[in-house]
Amino acid sequence: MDTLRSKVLEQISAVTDEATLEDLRVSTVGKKGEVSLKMRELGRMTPEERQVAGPALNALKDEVNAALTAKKAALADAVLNERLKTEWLDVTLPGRGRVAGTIHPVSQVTDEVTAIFADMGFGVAEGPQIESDWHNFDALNIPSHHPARGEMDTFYMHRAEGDNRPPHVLRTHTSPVQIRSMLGQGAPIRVICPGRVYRADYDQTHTPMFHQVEGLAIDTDISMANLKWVLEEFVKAFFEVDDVELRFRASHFPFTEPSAEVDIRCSWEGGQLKVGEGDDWLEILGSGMVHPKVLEAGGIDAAKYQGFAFGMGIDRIAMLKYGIPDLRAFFDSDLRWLRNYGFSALDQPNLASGLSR
Ligand code: 2NL
Repeated sequence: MDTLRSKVLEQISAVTDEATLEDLRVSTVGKKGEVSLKMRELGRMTPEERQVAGPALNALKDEVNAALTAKKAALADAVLNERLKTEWLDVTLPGRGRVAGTIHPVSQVTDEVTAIFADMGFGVAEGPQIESDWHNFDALNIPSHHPARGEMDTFYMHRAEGDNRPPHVLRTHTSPVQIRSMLGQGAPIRVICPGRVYRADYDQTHTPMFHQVEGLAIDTDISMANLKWVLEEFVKAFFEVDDVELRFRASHFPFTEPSAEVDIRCSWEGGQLKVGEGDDWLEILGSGMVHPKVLEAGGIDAAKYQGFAFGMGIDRIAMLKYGIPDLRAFFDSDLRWLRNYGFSALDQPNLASGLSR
């Protein structure tokens, strides 16, 4: 037994890999291993012999098992140490230089517009981009036969087969957000609603998704005079000029009465826009007094309250202010374009320190 013991322990200590160690385990303490076979001989011994040999063999088996376990752990450690020699990382190396991202002109202009109207007491409201046709059309006094509701201009969502309710639409303007504001908070209201809108149109100057901001002010004593002042203040602040001249042209929208389109005096010298001087007029927004039917759809008593509303294209005023020639490039996600026309994330637009520096 002593010979067997020293032989096995020597073999174990000589092993250098896990596979050989496993073979050795099978050939010693495995079912038909040397130690196991020795234990079977116990049956042929006299009780006296067995009393001596039994505990000794058990002790040998335990000792071999312990040696195998210890060797297995040592081999695993050795393998790990080998790997650690090659797989290492110098965490003290300097990081890779980061290229700062930029704020998209649409985001920049949205923030500028928001800052200007916030200064005049307007809150900001947002709403769903998928709207009921009631919020997008009916509530705005746009009847079922109106051309704006045709498949030509509006993206309609599919209903399940057999579901005959009117389909939802991708909102074609942000007006439904104002309808929701009226229904939600009642009068008085001063709110602007910037966001994405959708129309089935794609060419040089139209993209199927674009951005709009609408404004709404409702109270007991609101007139076109208030609209004119608010828009003048807005245009001066937005184009960062001391004086502007606005021109109101009679127009028509289903949701306002009367309605006016607003132009600003400007010049185009050498392709460069100058606001507030020159002999040209630039159309920048549509506006009017909220139609009584629209007030009523918003749950507001049209006998007691009236209000003005206006809407303009964010992408368009961004192009005008920042001299960006091509609308479609706005939505290409081209990093070179973004680095050129984008703004620093650290310069948040506010009226005190200048909107766009
Ligand atoms: C334009 C013209 C306009 C409105 C939008 C509006 C909203 C409500 C009630 C009444 Cl809830 N009016 N919005 C009014 C006049 C014009 O947009 O040219 N947009 C780009």
